[in-house]
Amino acid sequence: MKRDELIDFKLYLITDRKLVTRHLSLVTAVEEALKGGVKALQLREKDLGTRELLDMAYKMRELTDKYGAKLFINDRVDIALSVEADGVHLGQKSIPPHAVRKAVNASRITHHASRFLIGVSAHSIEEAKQAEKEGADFITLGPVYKTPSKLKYGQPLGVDIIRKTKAEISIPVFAIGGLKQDRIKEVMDAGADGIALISGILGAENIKEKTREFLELLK
Ligand code: 3NM
Repeated sequence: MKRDELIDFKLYLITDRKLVTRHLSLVTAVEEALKGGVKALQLREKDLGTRELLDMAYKMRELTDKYGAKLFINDRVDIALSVEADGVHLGQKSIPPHAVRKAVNASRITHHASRFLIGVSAHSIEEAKQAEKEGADFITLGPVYKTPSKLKYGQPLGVDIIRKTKAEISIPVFAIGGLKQDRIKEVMDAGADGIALISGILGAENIKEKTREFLELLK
């Protein structure tokens, strides 16, 4: 299957159980989003130990399978392979995409290897170009706006970064950082292929309904 057919989503939900609303568990919150129609989920719980993360990854695999959604694991290629995730999402300090591809091909789950997707977090045009060169299938690009966890990701880049980056690379670009409903039109008009977000959905009072609203705006 070609990349274009595999990256069949416009809304990429990322987890952070600390940002989940109303004392819901992460599993419940994610299931609400899946009920609302999310088709791509990234498990990103950086402070969990390996075994806890693996347990969580199995749960997320079960849930995403149930709702026909793709599952990505942040950074941990080993865990992504163990749970037969659809892909991995890499940071700038992670193992690079070309090395992931080699590990996946060597894993001999060949039917899986041919459709394993690699996302990379980029924070500048240069990082975006580098990610493409190194074999990423898509990138997240941001932070476009101020995010609740703002300083960790640096200063907001502004929406123009999307237009400029799209002129330089051909892989899909997901805008990230402070994405709310009223900003979708702006980032999509700038050429984004979709949006990636945490708090806009996981922090909502009604996660299922909020997910539907986002998806409607992305149509
Ligand atoms: N990565 P929210 S911004 C996980 O710029 C993440 O690479 C970013 O959270 C980057 O949707 C970010 O709540 C946080 O703003 C996104």
